[in-house]
Amino acid sequence: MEVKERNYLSIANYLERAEQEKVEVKRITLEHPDLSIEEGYKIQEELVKSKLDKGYRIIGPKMGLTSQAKMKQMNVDEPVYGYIFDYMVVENGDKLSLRELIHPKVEVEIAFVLNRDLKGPGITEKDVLAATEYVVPSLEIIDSRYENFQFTLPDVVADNASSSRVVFGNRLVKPDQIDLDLVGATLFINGELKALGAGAAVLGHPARSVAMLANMLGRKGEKAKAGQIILTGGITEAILLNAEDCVTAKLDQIGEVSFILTE
Ligand code: 0L1
Ligand code: MG
Repeated sequence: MEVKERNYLSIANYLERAEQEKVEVKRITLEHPDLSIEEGYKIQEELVKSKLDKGYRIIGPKMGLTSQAKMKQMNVDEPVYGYIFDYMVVENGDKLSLRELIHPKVEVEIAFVLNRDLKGPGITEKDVLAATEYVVPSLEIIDSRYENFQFTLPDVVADNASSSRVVFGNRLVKPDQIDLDLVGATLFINGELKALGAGAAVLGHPARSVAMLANMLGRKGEKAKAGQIILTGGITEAILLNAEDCVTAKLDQIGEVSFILTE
């Protein structure tokens, strides 16, 4: 089979344009069926660099596909990571316009803030808990740039793990005060319960997601950094949003977080 020559920068530009113009595009593996996950990360690196060059700031990494159900569905045994930028943050309780997005979905997550850097290999859940300053309730709004939200693993890695917007709650909670695996989470849309789960849905314990991130970054000589806000992955399934949706997550002992999607 002929292997197409790949220009990672031009593929990254294609995905960034789709985000800016708010249009869904064909997944890149239709043209490049043999694209590997490693190449997906090379495209993601170009995308991240381009956003940094435009003056945007990374507020932290995110882990995606951290539930057994999602990993099984995608036939992978390792989650993926991407990056959240400053322009993606929506204030708790604020409005977000659907016009800024393509076909957003929302999921409930626990975010971690570290008080020291963690660099793999060998980082464990215990190391993460010892290095965590606090955890924060969050709503992640994912918005794949691909048609019908459908993709393979290299596609979604290249597309910055569908990162789009995030809302953080106002409460900062010390992790030693709670069992994060037992934390119950509910997702309400317009007052109706749409999804629920427990912290253990995230790799058995959300701190394990941060450990895995530190180990994955360590393979590239990078680290999970103190002060960054790290999204650990969906506790609930991701729910497709519509205009006028009023979205609230309640996390036992951690707090609430909400936003309103306008037209
Ligand atoms: O945050 C996530 O778990 C999303 C990762 C990418 C997969 C998706 O868009 O569903
Ligand atoms: Mg997520």
